Amino acid sequence: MKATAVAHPNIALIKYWGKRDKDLNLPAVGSISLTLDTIETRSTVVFREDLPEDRLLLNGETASPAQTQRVSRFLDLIRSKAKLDLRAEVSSTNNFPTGAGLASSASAFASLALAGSKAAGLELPPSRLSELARRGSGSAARSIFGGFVEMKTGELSDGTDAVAMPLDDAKGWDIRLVIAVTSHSEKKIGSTEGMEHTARTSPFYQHWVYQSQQDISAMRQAIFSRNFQLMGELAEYSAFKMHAVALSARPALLYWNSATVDLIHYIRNLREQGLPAYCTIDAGPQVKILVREADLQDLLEQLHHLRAVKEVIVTAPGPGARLITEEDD
Ligand code: 2P0
Repeated sequence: MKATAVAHPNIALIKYWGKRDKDLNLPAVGSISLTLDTIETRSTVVFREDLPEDRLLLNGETASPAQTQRVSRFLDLIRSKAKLDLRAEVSSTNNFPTGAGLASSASAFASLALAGSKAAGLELPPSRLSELARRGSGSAARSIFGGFVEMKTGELSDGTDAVAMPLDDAKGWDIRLVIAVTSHSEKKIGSTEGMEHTARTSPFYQHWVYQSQQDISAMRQAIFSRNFQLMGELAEYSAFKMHAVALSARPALLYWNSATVDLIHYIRNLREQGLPAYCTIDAGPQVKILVREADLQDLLEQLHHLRAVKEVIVTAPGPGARLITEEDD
């Protein structure tokens, strides 16, 4: 009763910010993302007869009680589906900084959904895996699939249609996503709490939800027509709009640091000088930059001179979650 799975983080180009149901973790808005290669979470789940409670190792160390409890509640969903009454040992390893706006919960819960369900003897099709992953973390539903992915809000109250679906595998499209890390500290306000606070206090939240469908449709068109400029403009628009809504909460949610702002100006400047690059920012201070492969070296050279940038991670479109057999290792 053991399985290992790998999943990659994804970066939303049209952002998810807000829930229509907290218990089932149903999003209030749809989102469109790009699954990345290079960075990944690898999770192993073993259900064992001799364990009195679930155990969680994160990057080789015993996780905090809060983290273990979150994973344990997620395993309860799998246990209930599989009619299983065993505790599990879970080991999850990231090859990138955890909890600093690099979507570690997306790859964590996508890999856990796949490894956990397989270890429990379930064979779930991708849409059911996506539904399960969503219960762990909304963005994890998208990491089940590779390339460009759309997450639906769904309409049913049981959440069975609030799942992600693949839009385009991005093959043959020379897109790169460069992550400029401006801080390695963990963020102070997590996404779930930030979304709830925004929905409760921002005067603009309803309008954000109302407009989201238009942004989704426009991004689908940009992807299907492989229009890089339009994709970049829409991605920036959605990211800034999300942060504007978060900033309009009371008290304001400000996920950026001064290096984040410097980088935004820098990217805009580069664009004026003829280097087509666009940025997107999640619930943290890192800046993610969309660029074509042909312009990548120029961009990296520019970033190299900026002291605000602590680390640069270059990624390309990546695959969905997959099981790892012992021969793969
Ligand atoms: C996104 N984010 O679309 C948005 C943009 C962060 C900013 O999805 O509460 O950790 O677990 O469903 O998945 C991060 O939120 O939130 C996220 P929960 P999650 O990528």
